[in-house]
Amino acid sequence: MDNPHLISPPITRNVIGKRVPRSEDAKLLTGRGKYLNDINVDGQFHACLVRSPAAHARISSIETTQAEEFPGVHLVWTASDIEEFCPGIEAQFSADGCLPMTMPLLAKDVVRYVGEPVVLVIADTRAIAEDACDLVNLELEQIKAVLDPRTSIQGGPVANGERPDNVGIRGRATFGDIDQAFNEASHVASALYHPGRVAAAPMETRGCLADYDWTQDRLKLWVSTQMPHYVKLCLSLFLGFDESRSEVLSPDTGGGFGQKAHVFPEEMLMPLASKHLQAPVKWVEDRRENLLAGSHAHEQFVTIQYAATDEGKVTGVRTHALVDGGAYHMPPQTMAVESWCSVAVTPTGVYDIPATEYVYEAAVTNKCPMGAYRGVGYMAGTLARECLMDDLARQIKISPFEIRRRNVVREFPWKNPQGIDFDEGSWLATINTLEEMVDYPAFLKRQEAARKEGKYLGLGISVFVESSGESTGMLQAHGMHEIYHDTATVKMDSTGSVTVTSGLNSQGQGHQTTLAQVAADVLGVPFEAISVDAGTSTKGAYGSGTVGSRAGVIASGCVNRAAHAIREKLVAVAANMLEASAQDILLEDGAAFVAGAPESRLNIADVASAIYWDASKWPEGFDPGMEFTRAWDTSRPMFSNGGHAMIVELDPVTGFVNVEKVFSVEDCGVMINPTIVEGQIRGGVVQGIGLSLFEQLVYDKAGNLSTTSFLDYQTPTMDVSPPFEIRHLETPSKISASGVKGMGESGLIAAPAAVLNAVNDALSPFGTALYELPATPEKIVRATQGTVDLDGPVDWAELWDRAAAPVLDRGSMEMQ
Ligand code: MCN
Ligand code: SMO
Repeated sequence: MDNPHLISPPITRNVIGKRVPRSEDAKLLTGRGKYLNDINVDGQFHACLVRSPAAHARISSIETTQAEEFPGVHLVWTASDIEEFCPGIEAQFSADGCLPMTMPLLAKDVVRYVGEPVVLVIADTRAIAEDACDLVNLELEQIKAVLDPRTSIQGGPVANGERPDNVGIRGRATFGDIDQAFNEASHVASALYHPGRVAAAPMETRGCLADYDWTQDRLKLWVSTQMPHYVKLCLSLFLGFDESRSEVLSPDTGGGFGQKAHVFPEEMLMPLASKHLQAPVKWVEDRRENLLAGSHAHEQFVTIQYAATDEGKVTGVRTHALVDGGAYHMPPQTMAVESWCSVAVTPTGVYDIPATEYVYEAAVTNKCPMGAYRGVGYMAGTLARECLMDDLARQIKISPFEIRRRNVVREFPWKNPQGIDFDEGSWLATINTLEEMVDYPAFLKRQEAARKEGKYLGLGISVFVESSGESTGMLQAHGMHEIYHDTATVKMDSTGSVTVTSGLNSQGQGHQTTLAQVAADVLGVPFEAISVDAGTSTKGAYGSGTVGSRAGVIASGCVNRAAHAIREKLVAVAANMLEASAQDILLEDGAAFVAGAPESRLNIADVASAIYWDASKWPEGFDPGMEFTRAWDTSRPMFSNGGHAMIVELDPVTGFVNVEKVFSVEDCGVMINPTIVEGQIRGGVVQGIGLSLFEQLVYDKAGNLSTTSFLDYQTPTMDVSPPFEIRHLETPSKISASGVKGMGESGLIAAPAAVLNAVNDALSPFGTALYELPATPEKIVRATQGTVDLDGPVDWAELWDRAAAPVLDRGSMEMQ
């Protein structure tokens, strides 16, 4: 902690911790939100894209004349028209074995997945642009589509010539004496888990509006994104728009859930087209495009093995994650975001397992690129770890609570086999609290009685530890070189009212409320005195993106540092006015007063007024600046923890699984706003139930996506959202000023493991278990009849050797 920029002064809690109603809700719940599609600029044109109808094909010709001549059309572009401006967007991550790949803005020569943008059409209206797209004639020559990651990772037909071995990323690592653990194990448990391909499916689809002003050489880009500053950087890196002359604005956003944590070809194409046409250009994605090409998520094949004693003490864990990465790396995170993340960040979880070994791989295939979705990587890793823990408990016939108690870390600080330090946690308490909430003995009785009536109840639990508040320190702890940069600006006016600008924007998380709570406590003013601009424009403070459950920690850390600079000014002038020492001045409830002499007080508004208008009140040499921008980052990773227990009822006739109740325990340190935290848990868990029981993106044998509407792609709705009981444990972080730890992804990280464990508990009388998500009615019925579809785990020695093979150098993209 010797870097002064990392020090975030302690905050006295007053408004922090209160269930303050969300200040953004009056606007959002009465339909007054302004989303991307609500923003219009005079004279704007509308864009539509011709997308590839084939999974893998050479483009023999593109005939655009009819589209160009269609009345109302202003521009028709193919790859050759934009080549001189931008060959594509590139992504690379510093994990071993991740090589860069380029994603073209428009496919050139070859198309590599169904839905890939090929032709851009801009017209007076979206309807005209769509009609004109229909007039474009694509001549394609089919190439073999590479669709199965389990075979393509071993070579064979190539999905994208830039990766001639079909390997998007590949690496391996060992920590601790793993061979000894397995040699000496009296019990080895192994399984292969396969969470399916899903979409984040935010309620608001993607979109952007570019307005280039040629008179000033300035660009304004409104975009529905979690990463406005990264989008702006890409405008400069890939298209040459000067950063100081471009502004990226993120209006109200109807969910991002990780999908909007990327930069997309469309977001680069519209600025180019606007500059070319010297007119504003708008593109709003429809649902079909979103499901086809908005980035896919969470699909993995995770093989996991535990070396254990007969009592169920796990001594070593091996994990192999294979991801179907799709046709390109999604910038900036790449295919590492699922594969590397799931094995490197989650292998031992809350358990005291002395040795771990892992292999991560992503196969390049002719499918939509794999991107981020809430709990990215963590979900699949947690699913494998927690489901195998239940499997092991069943094998040695102890309760799922007891096996976790036998393995859980009990003393802190604790260093995991990878050398990562955990300062604190309520890991054992989480397990015990869940057991108490569920009333386990009563549940066992109810389960037994129900079975006699032909009803199958199941209980599943899953516990997690989540590296939250994503920071430079978190990546460095894993040997990565990526850096985060975040700031906040805080300004106090002469009347004592405060404006906070954060570099991290919100997609629904409630930053407008929680950042005001933090600023109110630092400055001792009421919540109502603070107005927050939560990163709506890149003209304000800087942010690395609302990802990795970091705003509660990082944005509030930046706000704390910037507000403290103002606090020091207030304290200095108040001390002078009250003829007291600065150390004795307290700020609270809108007043500055002397500790121990509360009658000696001033309104903070009067102190602010004196700073602006009355130099006679200033101490000597006082600088009256009342606006500060400060950065903050954590030097070390920090971890929140928790768990879920779920009770399900499985109908063996219809195969339908009803989640009867969810019990959640969350320890995200100090909560800024418990109501917001609970909303985040509920939302994340319901998304987790969705991908566990209902949602799946399905490709057919030719590589066509069959699930391109909400009729086929079934997101959970209120009718399948279960009742919740939530308990909070509070182990404050020593790193963040207020003791806060992040939690925005925790619901989705651990819920699928709890659902699958509950399903498998319900299936236990049938002697079968499922290893694949979603556990659809069809799979459940087949399981009750004794059939399980997934092949067993692959051979570890073979995997380990395969992972040692060097990743091939870049090939030529044009090849195939
Ligand atoms: N919070 C709190 N006390 C804590 C921790 C957090 O009151 N101890 C509050 C925070 O101030 C914030 C919310 O809870 O208002 C979530 O905080 P945090 O865990 O810091 O996560 P972020 O704000 O960085 O949000 C990102 C996270 C991610 S990565 C995904 S994906 C996701 C999620 O948030 N996407 C969401 N939740 C979402 N919720 C909505 N409505 N929409 C999305 O797109
Ligand atoms: S998947 Mo969240 O945007 O880290």
